Amino acid sequence: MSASMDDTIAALATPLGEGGIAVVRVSGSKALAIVDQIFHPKGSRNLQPSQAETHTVHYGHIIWENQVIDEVLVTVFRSPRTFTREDTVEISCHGGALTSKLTLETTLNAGARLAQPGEFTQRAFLNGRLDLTQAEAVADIIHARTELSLKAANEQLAGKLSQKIEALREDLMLVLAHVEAHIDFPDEDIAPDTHDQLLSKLRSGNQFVEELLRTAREGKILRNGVRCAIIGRPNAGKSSLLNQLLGHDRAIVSETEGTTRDTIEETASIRGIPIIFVDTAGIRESKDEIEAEGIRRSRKAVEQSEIVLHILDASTVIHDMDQAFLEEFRSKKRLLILNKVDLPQKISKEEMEVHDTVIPVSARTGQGIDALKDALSAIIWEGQVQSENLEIAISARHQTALNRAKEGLARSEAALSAEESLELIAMDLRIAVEAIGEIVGKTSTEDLLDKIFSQFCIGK
Ligand SMILES: Nc1nc2c(ncn2[C@@H]2O[C@H](COP(=O)(O)OP(=O)(O)OP(=O)(O)O)[C@@H](O)[C@H]2O)c(=O)[nH]1
Ligand SMILES: [Mg+2]
Repeated sequence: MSASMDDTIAALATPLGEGGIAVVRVSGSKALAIVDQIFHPKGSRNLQPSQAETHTVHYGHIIWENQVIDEVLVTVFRSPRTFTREDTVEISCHGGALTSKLTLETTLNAGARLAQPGEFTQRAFLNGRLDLTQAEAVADIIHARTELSLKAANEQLAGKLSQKIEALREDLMLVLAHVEAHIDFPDEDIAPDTHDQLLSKLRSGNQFVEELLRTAREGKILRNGVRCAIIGRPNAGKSSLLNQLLGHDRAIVSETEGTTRDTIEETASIRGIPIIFVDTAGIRESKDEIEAEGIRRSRKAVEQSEIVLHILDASTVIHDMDQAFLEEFRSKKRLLILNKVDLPQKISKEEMEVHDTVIPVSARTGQGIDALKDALSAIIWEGQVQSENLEIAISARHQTALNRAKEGLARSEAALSAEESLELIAMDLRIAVEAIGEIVGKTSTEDLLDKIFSQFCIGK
């Protein structure tokens, strides 16, 4: 994304398609002048953007070559109190696919350039309005599928992670400055007590990096969600259970065996965790080719999932296939669901408990579904999750950088203990400081920025 920062950019900030209103956002040094050309205010108190005060709304029409394009409200935001820190104008037009497209095109005709994905947020970053973790939090907020994910993203936007990273980076830079000062004065050895102090600072820095790294699992769960395969014999009630967990009828339920032939995927928020449930074809040995394919897909769904819900129909005796799958998937994180407890029971909870945690439910009446949700949450967080971990919850990118920092710190710590050359200590320490700086964008390459911002949608 090496596009010029001098350009004034424009994009549709709302989703494509029909809606009540659509917003075209224009940002850059010429934003006011560009909208001046196309906006015709109506009424005495409504002004041209260039005459208007910041954070004010104006009513009028977008007109191009004597053609009225749309009736709009124009909001003027003057630099620097804006998202990008540049002059920004937001045109709220009617939300038709065509009107919003024409309004956007008119801003382009008047001199704006179509923004690239994430370019508004990139400008916010480059103009110092946000650091890199906060810019990423904007994307996390947009993509958040559960309230818990959203909460974590909001903490990151507020700078919770940034503050910790900045403090860590500053501590380590002080140590680095100290070591480098001694390189410049080779006659002076580091005094023994200074040596110990530096060593203990490196150690506590390393511990702090490890603490941050421990939140990577929560970060991954909140951002990417957790895949959960629902498996079991035909008619065990897999699709019924999926519908219960989703809270609406997504999959077809019927008493005919082999109803579900394809895999169905749907995300639900379970105790704040985004879980991607995968409903599969019932597992049975089959000569029917389509169904054999379904069974192959079920196995694949299990392979690709972190969690398995194995459903047993408790109103019938346990089948050889179930025994086989109890064995086959024993190393998976798994819950055994005893379904149809509203009917007379042929399988007991006790006999299944030798294999794994058992949750009795009725996918028909909803009995036991709350307990199942609790059990899912517990198995995913592996017990109690620290609320602090949810607030920091680093991303995969942060994790990679922190791992690099950790290695650099460990090497410089070892070199310092062994009283090796100061250049060597400084070199590894510099690697660590740079890796940490990369997290907040203090040290960043164009490639890295392109990669991050291209994941955004256009208009953000
Ligand atoms: N009584 C009772 N019936 C249930 C329960 N859960 C599911 N059923 C019934 O069992 C039948 C099969 O349910 P489905 O949800 O379609 O089962 P499935 O496992 O998805 O079946 P396939 O897609 O064919 O593999 C339907 O008639 C459901 O109404 C339950 O808890 N109690
Ligand atoms: Mg089904």
